[in-house]
Amino acid sequence: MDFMALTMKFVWIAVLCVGTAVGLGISQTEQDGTEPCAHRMRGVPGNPGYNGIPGRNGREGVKGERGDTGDAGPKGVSGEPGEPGDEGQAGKRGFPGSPGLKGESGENSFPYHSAFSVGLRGKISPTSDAPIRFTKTFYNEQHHYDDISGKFRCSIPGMYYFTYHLTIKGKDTKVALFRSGQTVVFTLDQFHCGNLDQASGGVALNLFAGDEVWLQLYDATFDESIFADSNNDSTFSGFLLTPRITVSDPFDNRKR
Ligand SMILES: [Ca+2]
Repeated sequence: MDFMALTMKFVWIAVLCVGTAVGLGISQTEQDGTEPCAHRMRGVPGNPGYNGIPGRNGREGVKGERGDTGDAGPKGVSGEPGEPGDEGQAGKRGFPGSPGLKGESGENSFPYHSAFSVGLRGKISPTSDAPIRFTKTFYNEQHHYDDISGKFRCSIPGMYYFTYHLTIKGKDTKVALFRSGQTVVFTLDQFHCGNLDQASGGVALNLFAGDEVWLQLYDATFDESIFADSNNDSTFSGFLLTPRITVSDPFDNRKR
């Protein structure tokens, strides 16, 4: 029992004692002739009483304020995969890849070789009615150029390229490249006195087996017009670019 409760008990006891003394004092004095209790010694305080029974529940209180937001809960379980999205735009072109492995060796392609490169050995006096004969040989492995007739003879049908570079000295010179008796291309050099001039040309031709190609003066000319020495060349060259048909046994002039 706390101090306040104990104090209240003593107050109540004192009040009851005074009341009792007031109510009983006169009658006691009157009845038995003894002095009232106020004139006697005060009694010993009684023992504290027992605790009362628990009170009833109070009335429902006022609704409190909204509390603080709680902590985030644990992560939920992963959901089902969604539908595929739309196809995106093409990305930028990447870098070139590494070179692949070397392939197996192919079949031996027949060497459809046909090429020649010839020149003049010195100054010549050609005529306009016969091929120019080039007797200096740089390359004529298949002997498809005949340095006696001055003509190339086609043995492998296909696309050929011919080129010539002539040194001119002395007079104006006009040359033509012939194919089987017909002129194909022309080159004219107008000579300047005291100089060495050049007359050059080239052409690609689709030839058939047996076609002949050569160079020849086109107009009447003068002696020593086409020139060559140790420091100046006049050349005529031709070579097969692409064979047109398969030739099992190409004609080879070396067998003649
Ligand atoms: Ca010239």
